[in-house]
Amino acid sequence: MNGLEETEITKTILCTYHEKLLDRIVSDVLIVGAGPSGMMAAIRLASKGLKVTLLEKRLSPGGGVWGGGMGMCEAVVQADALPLLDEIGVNYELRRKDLYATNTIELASGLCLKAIQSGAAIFNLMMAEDVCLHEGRVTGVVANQPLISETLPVDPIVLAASAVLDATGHEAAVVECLRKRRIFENSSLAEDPVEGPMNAVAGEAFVVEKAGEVFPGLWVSGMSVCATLGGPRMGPIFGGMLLSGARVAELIASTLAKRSGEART
Ligand code: 48F
Repeated sequence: MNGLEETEITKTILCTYHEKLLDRIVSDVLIVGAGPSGMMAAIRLASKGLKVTLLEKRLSPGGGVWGGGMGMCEAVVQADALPLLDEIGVNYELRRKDLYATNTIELASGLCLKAIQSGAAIFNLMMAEDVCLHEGRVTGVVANQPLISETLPVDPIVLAASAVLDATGHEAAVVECLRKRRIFENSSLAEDPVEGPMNAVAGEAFVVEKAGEVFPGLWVSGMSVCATLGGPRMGPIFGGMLLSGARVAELIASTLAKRSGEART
């Protein structure tokens, strides 16, 4: 370390970060929210070779995973989602009929590692504060640093993508940007549905079945599905979140492939 200049450390951080950000001004898929559904979608989409960028407003990606149930660092995953845990590379154990326990710290860190190693870029401490809309289609998000966005009148920057996924959980933050301006008028999304009370079985099915495109260019997965469409909450069972992310990834990838095929013909 002799003769190591502190300014070189600074330059390394600045150059590496800004090169990465410059490369992500336009992505194939921009995922807002690095919770379990957003990260599972990122893993699947990046593994297919798509350019995937995740924005997470908090310091730590992982969303609701870290807290398990009431802060206890265990999450429950049902048998259907075990192949996804194997794909992420985390351990689990059978504890009840069809119910497996997985450590939330292992799951959250496993999701982060797998998403990055699959090729997705995660920018933490960056939030979507608004959405870009061109000719009736969502084309990207208006991004800012959360501490700035909430306190100072500082203009944001724009990141564009062929598909934007709202994986912001209960907030459905990107969907809300359209809803508050009544852009959903005359569609089934015009009403502001209330997220339903706890029903774990129905909620888990709902987030998988209803994950999809809710507006041209804008997709939802995970708890954003319930917040957008009025499904029930389900508590600390996480299989549905992972399956919802995997499902939306499949739908986005096939839609983008179809569109690029159409553009070529
Ligand atoms: O809430 P979150 O974990 O969403 P999810 O993937 O999973 C839901 C479960 O954690 C849990 C549950 C389990 O059954 O019900 O609630 O649907 O992750 C959402 C992430 O989005 C971030 C937020 O900090 C969290 O990490 N987020 C929210 N709004 C924004 C955002 C925003 N405007 N910009 C960037 N990130």
